[in-house]
Formats: sequence, structure tokens, C-alpha cells
Amino acid sequence: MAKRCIFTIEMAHNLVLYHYEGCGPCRRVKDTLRELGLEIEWRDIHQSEEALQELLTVGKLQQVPCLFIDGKPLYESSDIIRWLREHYGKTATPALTSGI
Ligand SMILES: N[C@@H](CCC(=O)N[C@@H](CS)C(=O)NCC(=O)O)C(=O)O
Repeated sequence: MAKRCIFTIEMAHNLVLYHYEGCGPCRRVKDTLRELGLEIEWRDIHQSEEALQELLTVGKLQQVPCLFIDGKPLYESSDIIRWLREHYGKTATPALTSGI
């Protein structure tokens, strides 16, 4: 009997995306998250004053998208997408996946 192997993504990082609706670069990042099957927290800075203050306090810039990686801000959609693909894409290190 063939052995079945199912893989799930284990999040090796605490990821939070700061964004707002209608922001094109944010959409690109969100599309990448969906493509990679990553369910992370999104915080809308237009819907939440608290989220905006977090972004300004930690990131220093009022610009979205911004991905907090273990509490550290990463700006620029292309840099965020590159980072996500490197760490959670198909060619990412097998240490990020585990069989169940
Ligand atoms: N080059 C940046 C552009 C980011 C950008 O222009 N973000 C806009 C929203 S789409 C922004 O944060 N503007 C400041 C604001 O709306 O307060 C990227 O690709 O991430």
C-alpha cells in the first residue's frame, strides 16, 4: 500500500501584515500569502487607530504594506514578497514543513 504523506506549513515566524483596503501593493502581498497558503494576522491601519500607532511606533513610517517579522518591520511589497517566497515558498528549507 502506498504511503501517503501530507505536509503542512509550520510558521517559524510570528508574522503580522499592516495594510489597508484599496492599497495595490498590499494586494500583491496578500495574493502572495494566499498563493503560499499562509494564514497570518492582517491589521488594517484605516480601521484601527491602535494598528496605525503600532506601525508608527515600531516601523517609524506610515507606509503599507509592512510585514512585522517577529516584531521587526519590513517595508516594500517587493521585499516582503521576496522574503515570503524565500522562507515559505516551495523551494524554502524543508525545516519549515513537517509531515503529519
Ligand atoms: N513602493 C512601496 C509603495 C507603498 C505605498 O505607496 N503605499 C501607500 C499605500 S498604496 C502608502 O502607504 N501611503 C501612505 C498612506 O496612505 O498613508 C511598496 O511597493 O510597498
